[in-house]
Amino acid sequence: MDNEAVRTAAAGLFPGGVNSPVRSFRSVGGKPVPVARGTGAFVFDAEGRSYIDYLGAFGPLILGHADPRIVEAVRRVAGDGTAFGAITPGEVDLGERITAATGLERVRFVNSGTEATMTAIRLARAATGRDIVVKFDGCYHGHSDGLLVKAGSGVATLGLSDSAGVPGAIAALTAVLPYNDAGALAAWFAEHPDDTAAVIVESIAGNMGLVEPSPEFLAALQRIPGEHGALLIADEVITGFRLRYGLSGLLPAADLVCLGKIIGGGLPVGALGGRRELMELLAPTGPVYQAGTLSGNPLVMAAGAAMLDVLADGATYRRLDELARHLENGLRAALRRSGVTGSVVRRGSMITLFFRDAAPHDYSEARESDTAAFSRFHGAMLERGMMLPPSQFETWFVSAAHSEAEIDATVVAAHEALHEVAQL
Ligand code: KE4
Repeated sequence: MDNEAVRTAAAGLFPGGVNSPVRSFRSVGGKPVPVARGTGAFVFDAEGRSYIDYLGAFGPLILGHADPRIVEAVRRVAGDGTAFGAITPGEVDLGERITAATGLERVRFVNSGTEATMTAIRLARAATGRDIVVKFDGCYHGHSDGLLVKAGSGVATLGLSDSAGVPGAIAALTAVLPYNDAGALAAWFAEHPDDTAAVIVESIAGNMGLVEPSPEFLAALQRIPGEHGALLIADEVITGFRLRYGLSGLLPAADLVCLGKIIGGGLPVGALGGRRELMELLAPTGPVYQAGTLSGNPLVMAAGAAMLDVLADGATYRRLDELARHLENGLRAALRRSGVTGSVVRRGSMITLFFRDAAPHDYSEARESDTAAFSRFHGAMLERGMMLPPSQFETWFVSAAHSEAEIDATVVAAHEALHEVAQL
């Protein structure tokens, strides 16, 4: 099937022709590129065209596509069965790696980041006996009802549904505050000193594009909720094992941590973890129900363990930082030469080029980015064989399979693509 045939067939099967909305390319215009296979830093469309990949499946593929160590790990276990509905040695292996690397006393594997954050909130509500949850504008924690909420009219007001099908009564249990605003967090708790169950936050925001937390915000997150009996939930679905071997280290005081993406080596996964007395509120040791047919799936556990086995010595992170810095510098030079207004934000192997004059500090600033310019840039890069996330509000990922050659080619393409943007 050629690209158009895949798109046409998909449109007759899936809403919008996709199984996850962002893949539709609607926010950048143009037609979604069907990816038939990947290897290393490259993906290939249905017609065999290659692209240097910075999407990385939105985060899991820190080693690149079809890493032989991961493929072999999955192949090895698949022959012994693909699911058992029982405890398995494979989940123990990955569980031991994660607890050793993160210090989390107990973990529970689930099948997506959404399940992890949804469960963490249920757990926090049970632990505190409270209902209200605080999240931050621009942070994304998956699609459970209570997290599809947009900011209410005022800073300290409860949320409004941000998706059809989410009852107002559910949305009203979530408050949405400005990211990076320690004052707003303090004001919330001053007005609601004892009815908040938890504050959930991305340790580094990756769903506005990359927006880094200020030291003051990180300090407030780790102090204020606890002062009022609320739990802090760190969403490290993107950042867990992305920046270092373990958690990001930015929210060490978090009571619960959510993981996903990298820990499954590219297969469906999520996890939550925390102190034993909190986690043992989960069934069957406690009253908080949570379950999953394929949780701890042997293929996922094997892929995740193989991934973490490679990452454990830390050398990969040094290489990732070196490559991503090379890309950051190249993009900055390309922006300067093109005269296009833009700013590059990087943390480790996460990078975003904002079509905005400076790095945004919150979602309202990120939304000031020139999304028309991003769309033109995205298309021009695609034409030159570069696969970027199809949204200004996503993060690019450099993998350990990228090399200087791919980065240099990307920078050359960026120079040309920015020249096109400058013509807008
Ligand atoms: P999943 O349910 O998609 O596995 O994870 C939800 C989630 C939770 N927390 C954070 C910080 C996340 O970034 C995500 C999912 N990330 C998006 C893109 N940034 C997934 C891509 C998609 O929705 O197709």
